Amino acid sequence: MQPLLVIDSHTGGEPTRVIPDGLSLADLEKWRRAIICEPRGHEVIVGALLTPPKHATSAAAVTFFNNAGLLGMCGHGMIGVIATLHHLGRIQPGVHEIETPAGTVAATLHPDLRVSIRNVLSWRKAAGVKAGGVTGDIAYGGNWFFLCADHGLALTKANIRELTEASLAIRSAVHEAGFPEVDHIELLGPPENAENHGRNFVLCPGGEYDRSPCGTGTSAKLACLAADKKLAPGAIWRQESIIGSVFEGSYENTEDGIIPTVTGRAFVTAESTLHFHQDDPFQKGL
Ligand code: PYC
Repeated sequence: MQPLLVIDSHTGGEPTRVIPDGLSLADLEKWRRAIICEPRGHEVIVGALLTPPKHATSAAAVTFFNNAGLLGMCGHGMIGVIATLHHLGRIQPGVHEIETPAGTVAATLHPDLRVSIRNVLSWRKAAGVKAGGVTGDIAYGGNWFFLCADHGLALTKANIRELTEASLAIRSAVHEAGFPEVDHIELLGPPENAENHGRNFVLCPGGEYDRSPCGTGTSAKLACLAADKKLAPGAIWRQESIIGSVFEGSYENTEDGIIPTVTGRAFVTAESTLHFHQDDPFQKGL
């Protein structure tokens, strides 16, 4: 493996590591953990491999990945990709189509460098699902979520270990209840800041929690609000994360579900070259 340029950013505290060039999709699985996990990274990082798009109208194609495997879509990661493409001088403010395995996303880079992503079709699959002592909804927002509010835990930073353990148990129960596709658990609660509408704790597939309000999780939440007629099309929902970072969401109705738009800001934090020495016992990561 040749040295690899990576650009790191964070979106609402959640890290993204973009590989702009130099790795093919075919080789991703071989190097996935080497690129994002220890000792070159850590378990929380979401990777974003850029590849040539299929359509001439797209700015790029991206495959998101984490410590557990590939992700269909990633909202915070897409905001990080757009900030990175701008940092590299490859795009300017405007609308940019980006291809993902879950579908094409239209990302608007605003002049103030906030990014709005018009996400893939999202919908609520089931409501009132009982699993592991809680009742919640199954919804798709680019990834599959189980969302519940009756978990009985305070959504505070001090509770992160407890929230993680509870979410892992809920995820096993959701699988046993017949929803094996669910790989993200979203615990809902009231916001700490009265300017916002709700707070969440999101457990990601590899057992880490999302520091951001989770773009696909916010989309799943919007799908549930739309299904319950608790938020009108075009109205703003301000979703707060477990660390207090915020995404703004809204949606458009379609016949099959909703198209959510999620807005946030990413900051580039590092531009580095990763090395994978052949004598390194951890060349492929821990
Ligand atoms: O923002 O969609 C998201 C996301 C998924 C996993 C981590 N972040």
